Amino acid sequence: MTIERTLILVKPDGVRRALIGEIIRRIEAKGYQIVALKSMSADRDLLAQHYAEHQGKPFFEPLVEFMLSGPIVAIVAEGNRVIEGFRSIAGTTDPTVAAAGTIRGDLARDQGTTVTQNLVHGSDSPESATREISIFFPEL
Ligand code: DAT
Ligand code: MG
Repeated sequence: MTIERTLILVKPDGVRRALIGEIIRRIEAKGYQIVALKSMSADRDLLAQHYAEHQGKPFFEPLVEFMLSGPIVAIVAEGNRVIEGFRSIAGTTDPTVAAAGTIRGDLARDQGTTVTQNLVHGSDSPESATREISIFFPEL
């Protein structure tokens, strides 16, 4: 089993609600290692790259606006099967139905906005992880 890395973002709703610590706690409690971490403000170019797969969808522009609405925290976490494992502890995209015990299931809900606000991003495949880590951490 090769050790993987994944890109995790604490989105602006997570930072606003002071959940950075709680989210990092869950990543560490699961047993993954944090190998890079920074607080930052994204810009439109960076987000267009990061969310390229969603360009043209009805929620794309609201998603970019939401991600620009405040600071975010970018994290690279490492461990065996961390890509799948973080998505498992994050829960499904829609927080209303995300399982209890997950970050989204326990800590997020529908806010009635066009774009779903769900606290965290996690890469969904090894290819996405490599691509996204190089966008947020070109030095790695
Ligand atoms: P995930 O973040 O679970 O990987 P995704 O990559 O499909 O989900 O979408 C990126 C983000 O866009 C997601 O976290 C919330 C928002 N989003 C996705 N699908 C949506 C939809 N149908 N309506 C509103 N927002 C959506
Ligand atoms: Mg995704």
